[in-house]
Amino acid sequence: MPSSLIESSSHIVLVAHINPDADSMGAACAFYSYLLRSQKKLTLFCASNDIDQRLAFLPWFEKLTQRFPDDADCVICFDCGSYSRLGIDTTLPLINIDHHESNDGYGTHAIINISAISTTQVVYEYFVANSVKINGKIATALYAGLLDDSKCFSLGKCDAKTFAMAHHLIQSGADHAMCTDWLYRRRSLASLRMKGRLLSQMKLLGDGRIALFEVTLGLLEETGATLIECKQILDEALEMRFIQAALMIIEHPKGGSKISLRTDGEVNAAKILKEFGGGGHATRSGARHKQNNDSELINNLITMITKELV
Ligand SMILES: [Mn+2]
Repeated sequence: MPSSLIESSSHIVLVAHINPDADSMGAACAFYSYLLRSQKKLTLFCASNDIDQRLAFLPWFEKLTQRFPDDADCVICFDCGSYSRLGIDTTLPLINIDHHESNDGYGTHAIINISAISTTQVVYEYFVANSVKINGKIATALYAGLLDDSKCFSLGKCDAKTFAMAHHLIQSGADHAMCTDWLYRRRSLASLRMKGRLLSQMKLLGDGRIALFEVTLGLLEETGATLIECKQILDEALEMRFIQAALMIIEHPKGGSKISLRTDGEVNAAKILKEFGGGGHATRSGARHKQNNDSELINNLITMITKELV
């Protein structure tokens, strides 16, 4: 049982995935808040050094460290669709809490619910099942993940459970105004400049049902935009009536590229990028491609996606 492992541990490391988003950090921060009641030693860890500062409103964000402690005896990771997303290697007992379809259940215990909108929903359900009292800090952290992963409650996947959770969290003190202000009203000039550039070079393929974006290192340097900012355009491309898949190929500083794929669900993004060692959800997935053969890579991907569209 994950709860008995938590019970018997004395120093627990809570891990948000590399390049964390509001869901991963929100889940880790909520769990940190909860475990503070247990008088255990805790570390809030993320392997990335460049953390999106829009997440700085989350409770206990200031406790975040990049240093993995020597005396820890348990690790809990949040929203890490594959083991590599932890950004560290550990032999410690590991509890894997997630909602990604690609999650293979690694770790000593896995609490995975692929029908959950966010990992914070998985954490919320764990709290409810264990009668954990949800205070304002926990509620805000959980709500941030729910809000962001549901694309502000716009996903078709949102159901009665989603809104019941939101209702309960707001009643428990979740600060909706703070979440929206920090997450959605702090867009950088760099990201808007990048959006302009990407829109003007967007290609429509596969009978106009696939949008393709190519991001070079030069473009990243020129605009100053981050990778997360680049990928926002994929979600926006899917807002077009006939687009069923949005694909981004991002040049990697160490050679090769990163692939990001967002789909309307008819094309299974995780299944396609699995062939490239990637993972994620049916509608959003990513992979790292190490060879320098972008045009061949793009051709292969477009062929695979088009096949699924038939
Ligand atoms: Mn998530």
